[in-house]
Amino acid sequence: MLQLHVIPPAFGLRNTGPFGLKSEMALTHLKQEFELVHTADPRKAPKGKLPFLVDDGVVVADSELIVEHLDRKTGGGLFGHLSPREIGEGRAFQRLAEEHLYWIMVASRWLDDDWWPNIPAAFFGFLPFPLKYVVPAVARREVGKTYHLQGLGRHSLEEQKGFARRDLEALAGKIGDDPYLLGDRLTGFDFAVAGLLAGTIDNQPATWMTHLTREFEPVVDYTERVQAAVGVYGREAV
Ligand SMILES: N[C@@H](CCC(=O)N[C@@H](CS)C(=O)NCC(=O)O)C(=O)O
Repeated sequence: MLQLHVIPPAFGLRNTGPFGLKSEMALTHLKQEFELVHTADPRKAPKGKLPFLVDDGVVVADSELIVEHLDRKTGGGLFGHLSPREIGEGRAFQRLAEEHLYWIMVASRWLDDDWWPNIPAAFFGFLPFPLKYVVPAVARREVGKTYHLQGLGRHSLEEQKGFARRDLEALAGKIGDDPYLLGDRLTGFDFAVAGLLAGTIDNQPATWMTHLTREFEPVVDYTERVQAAVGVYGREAV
């Protein structure tokens, strides 16, 4: 039995991490039997980040490596028969979502003074006193430093919104009237992009990124379509 280790539910989401949701979508789409294991402390993960997959004793840490592993295991179930051009387009939009929009989504949770108080209870409740009060503040400082190092953290909030808006415009333009990122066929790239968007759109309470993303109807519709096609939703069942 496969085991997928992910961050526990919070913020009205079954999986607060887009990378865990993407992996869950891939496993479900490929009809793999798996167990979801909630791991509150990412420091205990093999690379200090979640998700990771355990497949018959083999540990695969990182969602991109997980989907590559699953693609190989299923003879191309996620990326098989795509042209080099399609691979290029899909990979570029995956990177836009996971390496750019992701950081803005993280900032909209962690670095917004009004939204930030939702974080300690959700992520650090498992720690004993007094760590549950000290660690969140330290972690927030680290997120701020990482965001600054990434570069986005050097911009004003309005400028950050501008970066996010241009990413969402690019996504909306790419999707156009197509059902999925690469046309009619659902691929592993959709799980990366929709995994990130689902957690942004359905985040509760809404962050400023939630409001911004909901302005892009084609992007919202696309995210719903991918989740419905796989039967895996980011939001918790009501
Ligand atoms: N490239 C990694 C990114 C994973 C990642 O950033 N996971 C976050 C949760 S969404 C995490 O574990 N963060 C904990 C930390 O950085 O300490 C992947 O695709 O799996």
